[in-house]
Amino acid sequence: MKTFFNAEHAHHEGMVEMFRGEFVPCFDVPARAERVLVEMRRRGLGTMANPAPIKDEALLRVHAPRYVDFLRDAWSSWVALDPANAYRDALPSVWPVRQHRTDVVPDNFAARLGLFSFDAGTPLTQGAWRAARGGAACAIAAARHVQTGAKGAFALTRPPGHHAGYDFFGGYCFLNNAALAAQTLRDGGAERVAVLDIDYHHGNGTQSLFYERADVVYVSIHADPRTDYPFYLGHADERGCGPGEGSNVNLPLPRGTPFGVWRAALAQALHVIAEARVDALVVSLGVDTFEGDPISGFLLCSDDYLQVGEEIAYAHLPPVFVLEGGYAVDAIGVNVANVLEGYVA
Ligand code: Q9C
Ligand code: ZN
Repeated sequence: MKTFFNAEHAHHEGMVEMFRGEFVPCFDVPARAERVLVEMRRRGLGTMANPAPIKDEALLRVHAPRYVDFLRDAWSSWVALDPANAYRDALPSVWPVRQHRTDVVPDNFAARLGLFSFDAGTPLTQGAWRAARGGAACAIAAARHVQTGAKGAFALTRPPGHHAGYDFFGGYCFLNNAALAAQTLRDGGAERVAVLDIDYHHGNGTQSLFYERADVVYVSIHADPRTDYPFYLGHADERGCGPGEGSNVNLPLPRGTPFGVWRAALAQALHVIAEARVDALVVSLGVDTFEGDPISGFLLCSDDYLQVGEEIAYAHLPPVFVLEGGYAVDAIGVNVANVLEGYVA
């Protein structure tokens, strides 16, 4: 399987994230992508390619113009606030609550950070824009590759994307790679596209982008938002609205879910996708469902991921795999490679 590797990923390397009142080292580290690359090379799994560069306009298929402007200028605005900021990452510390106005873009950069984000766990680094844009290029290139008739493609990138929405970042995500892949497939002629999201966390960004659309079906298996991030979206009764009514399917599971139960949810998700009669498939591939993940609570073992890939192959749709979460650095290479190997085997 052709793999589009984001060679720019290491430009984004956050120092700390805010977690329950203290700064902790970032979980989305450059080693994540490197370990996957090393393991795929070791197994001779797929050929590595660099994506064609994209124009910023390509991002506007999914994101708000003022959000893209914000991201592009964020670092220079941050440093302009205080020259000493060049040595620390930008973390939001103020947010508009529901009754506040969000139509006016503030001049104050700290206020802009809050307007375009939803948590303080996602440091906006000097290289975030460059790395995120490189990832978007990978997702778009992978989608185009599948559309030329390939059996599948993989966007090997970080930072991840599924928490990023039309005009907000958070959950370590800035640009929604999976949504860009889905939109690229639509623009290339696919009538209906499914996004299967198997990251441990609900993809609130992807869901919200397609919630009112029938042409992109979002199906997600994730930890119950009553107990787990991103908390405010991902419940089972969110089924889409307007023309998108019925095209959003959330399958939340409790913390501590073992593979047997998770696999039944995957079968259900694939059944929904089969019934939706889509012509293309994007897989938001997070492996933070792993039993050893430091921030998650499902119990999948490394060998289970071979079966995950195999089950996805039964959908008979050439998938665009896009890397999302997975923070057990020592296992991420094996876990991701197992999904891809299970798929091609
Ligand atoms: N101390 C993705 O997997 N909060 N994002 C975790 C841990 C945010 C995860 C707190 C988790 C976001 C793409
Ligand atoms: Zn996740």
